[in-house]
Amino acid sequence: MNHEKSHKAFERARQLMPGGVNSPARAFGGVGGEPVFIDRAEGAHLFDIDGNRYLDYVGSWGPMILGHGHPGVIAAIDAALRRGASFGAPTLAENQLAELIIEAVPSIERVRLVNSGTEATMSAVRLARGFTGRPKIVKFAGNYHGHVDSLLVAAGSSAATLGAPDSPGVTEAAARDTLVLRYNDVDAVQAVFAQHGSTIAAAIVEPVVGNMGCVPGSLEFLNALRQATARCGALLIFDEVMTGFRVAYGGAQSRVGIRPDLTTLGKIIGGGLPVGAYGGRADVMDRVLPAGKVFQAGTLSGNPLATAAGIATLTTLRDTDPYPWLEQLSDRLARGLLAAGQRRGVACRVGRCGSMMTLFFSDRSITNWDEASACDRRRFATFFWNMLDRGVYLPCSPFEAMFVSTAHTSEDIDATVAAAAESM
Ligand code: KE4
Repeated sequence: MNHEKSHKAFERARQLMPGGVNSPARAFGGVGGEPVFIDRAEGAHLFDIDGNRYLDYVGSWGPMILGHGHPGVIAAIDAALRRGASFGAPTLAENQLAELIIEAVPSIERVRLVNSGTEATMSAVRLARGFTGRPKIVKFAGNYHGHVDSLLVAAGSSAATLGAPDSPGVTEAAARDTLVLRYNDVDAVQAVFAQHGSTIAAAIVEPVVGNMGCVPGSLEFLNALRQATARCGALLIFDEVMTGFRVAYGGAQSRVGIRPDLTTLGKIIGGGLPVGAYGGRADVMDRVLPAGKVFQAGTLSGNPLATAAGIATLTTLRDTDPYPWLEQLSDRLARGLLAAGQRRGVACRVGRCGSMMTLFFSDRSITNWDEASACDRRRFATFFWNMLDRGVYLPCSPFEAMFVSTAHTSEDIDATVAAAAESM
């Protein structure tokens, strides 16, 4: 494949923006080489500026569950734009998107719209600390919650470790109150709450992790977290920025039957435009300004274009219920990838929940960051480029999830499996 125009564009981009990108995840750092520049997208396909066509399994890292250029979403954004891009004043569309979210996610009684997943998790953590009057936050190695100082904390070992900053600029003070545990480790949860329970404001967790590759939380682990937080008066925050409306219309919590106290959302609820949200128990959310005293604000929060795209996306998901079909397609893809590995004698596993999944090059199942980080990264990088050359656009890191959309077809899945068999 010819990537000449992308190469030139990337050379220029690196003179303009740090690393040539506006988010490190898209810089191809995990696979080497240079990113391709996308010109346009349609349905399940991306087209780069050199005219190459790809089957897209990134979907903008999750939002594009309806595929690119869904006519209902385009029409909604177009109509909203003609009425005005932004007012900085309340609109009926914010009521409508809030109602859709509250109807879909049982644990959410009140919701606040923001502009990104990071804003959602940052605000949820501040609210938990404001509501409980406690400092400590529990998070899990391999879970990513956006670039919030207190959550950019190095992955600890299985025992609770007082977090160490994971990035220059994050101070010891910002990380000091963050406890990092091993994911899916029930004993670690029980030990840390026994030791620190009275000073823990909240535990924040991806109920199905997308950010160490796709690793579902065990029911035992998630229930242990629910019980431990309830027992000591801490809040449970489900970070469903990726899983919300992805793994089910009601998110991962509707699959496991656990009600967190707060939930963070993003990605799909904006239909590709910038929207995040945090919501949950009314008695907790009513502590947020101006109902309460916990400060949080945003110029473009709930803006007309993003809410229009979100409303169109969620109403389409609610009214068409594509989840059984997405499950069928995704199961077919997962089985096909595993079969391709077996035929080629390549040890691999698939972590999957609904239409989000990851192919791990490993000879054992992946349940936590220690296991995920031990996977064969070099083999992944080779696989990534072989697939790209065959017109299949995968996440450019072994620690991300790939996504199937309603625009993918059975033929697309079979073509992907055939390409994988040649690419491992
Ligand atoms: P944003 O601030 O990127 O909208 O959301 C942060 C976030 C929070 N919580 C979870 C579970 C997330 O997955 C994310 C963002 N996900 C990454 C991809 N794994 C976004 C890609 C990127 O950073 O460019």
